[in-house]
Amino acid sequence: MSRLIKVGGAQLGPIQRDESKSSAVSRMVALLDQAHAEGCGFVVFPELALTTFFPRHYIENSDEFRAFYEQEMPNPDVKPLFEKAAEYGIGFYLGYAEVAREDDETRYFNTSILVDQTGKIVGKYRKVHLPGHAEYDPERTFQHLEKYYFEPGDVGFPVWRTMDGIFGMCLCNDRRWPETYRVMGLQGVEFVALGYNTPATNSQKPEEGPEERLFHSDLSVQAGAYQNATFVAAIAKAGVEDGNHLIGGSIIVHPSGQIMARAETEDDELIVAECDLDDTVFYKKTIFDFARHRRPEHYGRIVDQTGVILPE
Ligand code: CDT
Repeated sequence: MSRLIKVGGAQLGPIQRDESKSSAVSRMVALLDQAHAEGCGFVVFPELALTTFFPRHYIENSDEFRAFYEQEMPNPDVKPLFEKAAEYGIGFYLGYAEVAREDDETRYFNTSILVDQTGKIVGKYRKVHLPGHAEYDPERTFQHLEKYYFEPGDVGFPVWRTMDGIFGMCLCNDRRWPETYRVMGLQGVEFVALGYNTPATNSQKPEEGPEERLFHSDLSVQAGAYQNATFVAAIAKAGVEDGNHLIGGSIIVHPSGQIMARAETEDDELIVAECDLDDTVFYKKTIFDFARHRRPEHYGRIVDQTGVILPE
């Protein structure tokens, strides 16, 4: 048996603060053209793919602040991407900043959507693990204000039956948390799409540079894929954006944990891997047969507590 889907990882180079959303979308359409030429059926774009990684800037609520967010999806800026993808019969994952009016409140999320091969949005995810801080921090070499710009996602980690498989989503910092993958693994996920924007240095530990950051990214994604018997495509926005360096290193990982494709540049670059979703079956039926081997009676602390409780 095989359920083959050729996957494109559409890494984006930097999007500067003054670049328009329609310009970013035309770069994505160019990557989609390449993906079509390569025979891809699904393409993964980065987190916050329509704008610069604005959480590095402290901006008070203003027209500029509001312009970072999308009120509806699709909208006129992204329409060319939806239209071209549907014309090519390519499904895709896209990260963007969402503003929603719910229960008489304005709510802001770091969001991604899953779009099927007909151009229909089949799933929406809101980032759960928001890194960084909620207030301007003068001690840092640069800001990471995700807790200022967004609230934590409120939909958990759902998965969707689409494109002949079971697809899930997460965003950037989520990839460092084993719970992210396991919650999807417990729903039989076969393909996890994830976009990221990862600064190339640690703002609180400048000696932690791009090599170590790439290592941590690979380590987290490969472990998540292997331990949950799923493909994972982790796709970056990369390069020097508004004077700040973001790592590249986009990868597509097999359920064995092996890297199938890796980006070589920090620019717009398409990586491609032929993913047979049936390759997940062996691992799901053997070493990671959850029903046979998991011992949830010993895992209570994982949901009962957040921080560490030290022994007496
Ligand atoms: N975008 C995002 O989640 N970036 C984080 C940076 C962590 S450092 C505050 C990441 O985990 O890559």
